[in-house]
Amino acid sequence: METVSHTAEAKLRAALDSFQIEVPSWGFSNTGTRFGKFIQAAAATSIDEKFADAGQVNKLTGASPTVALHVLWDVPNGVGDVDRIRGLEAQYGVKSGSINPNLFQAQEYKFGSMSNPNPATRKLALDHLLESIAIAKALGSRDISIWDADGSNYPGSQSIARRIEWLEEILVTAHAATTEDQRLLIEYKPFEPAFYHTDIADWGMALHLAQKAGPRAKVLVDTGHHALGTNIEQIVAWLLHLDALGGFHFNDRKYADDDLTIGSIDPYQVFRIFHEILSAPTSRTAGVAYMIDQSHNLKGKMEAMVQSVVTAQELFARAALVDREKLAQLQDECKLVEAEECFREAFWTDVRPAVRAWRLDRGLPGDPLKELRDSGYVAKCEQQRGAKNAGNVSSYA
Ligand code: PSV
Ligand code: MN
Repeated sequence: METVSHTAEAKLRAALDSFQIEVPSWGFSNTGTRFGKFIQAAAATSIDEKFADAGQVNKLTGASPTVALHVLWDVPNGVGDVDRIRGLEAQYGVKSGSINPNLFQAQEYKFGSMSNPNPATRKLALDHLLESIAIAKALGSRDISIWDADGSNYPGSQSIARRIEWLEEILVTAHAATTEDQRLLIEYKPFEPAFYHTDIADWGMALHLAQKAGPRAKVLVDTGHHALGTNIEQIVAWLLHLDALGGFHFNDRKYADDDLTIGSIDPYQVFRIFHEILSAPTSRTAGVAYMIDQSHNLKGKMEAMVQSVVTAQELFARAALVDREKLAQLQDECKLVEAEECFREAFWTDVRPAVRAWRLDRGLPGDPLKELRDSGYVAKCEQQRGAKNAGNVSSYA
């Protein structure tokens, strides 16, 4: 494997200086699959512990200063929780990041939330969105990430067309409640929990809804939310072209929305996505939010989150090394193999020594994962949280 030259090292350092990735509060608590969950004694059992864990990841990596909150699980009392959360931010040195409404767990949402045929249920969903926007405002969070779990399981059982109109109506109203410095991020997913049709199934639908909602609505790309084989970097290039890319939920998968560690299955895909971003005008990429959306069922949660942040940094650094001027010329000349090799040279560069040097220069541990192990943090959490976790098999929070 190639290592980094002096000029490349300057590029890499500038890239790392600019790179931050948000961690999800739900990545620290005991979550599972729909078949059940296996309890980890060290998992976070409260919002306080989630902030403590997120703070620890940021201390180790220096690259994850915000934590995404899920309203139902983390902010159950709405704006009433804001003062307490502010206290946690100060205590643990990480800020609240994106605010995630929960439109999928209430019993009322059995047949949908924003596109439920019952107007009273749609109103419930709208009120929750408006509350989420108010929470975000009070916390100073820019982004409200909307995942719509709605859809149907059987052909003919719902009107796909009328549900589009209901969705449009609610998103326009929600957008009108945002301030100039807020954004609505609209996530798409082709299936699960609905298995016949999903109301926002792909980036085209999300893009239309974002454009309909208003200028502060953008598309959120969750890497796990695509049919197998989908060219995600092409979607990214299109969304950037249209100035409609709001951010990412990074995770990896082999089959569906597996929520595995970023880059664990296909690191080349993450590299290719970062390359598209680094190739686009900064006016369209400056606001793009990098977020992790993973739930680790078997791996240690802290270890997995540190691994994720470190992997994201390494792949971003590798993408920064692509000689884009040379690549453009080779592409124009249709020198296919030379262009591909120019691209691959960056991907195959071993950036780890240079990333380690960058960490040490910033007073960060050279090897965050090793530091986590040596610190005894997880063992301490196991002792303090073990009893609280025992038997907590039913909920996400
Ligand atoms: C749904 O699969 C999703 O990707 C959405 O972003 C949710 O908010 C998140 O996972 C947590 O369930
Ligand atoms: Mn997601």
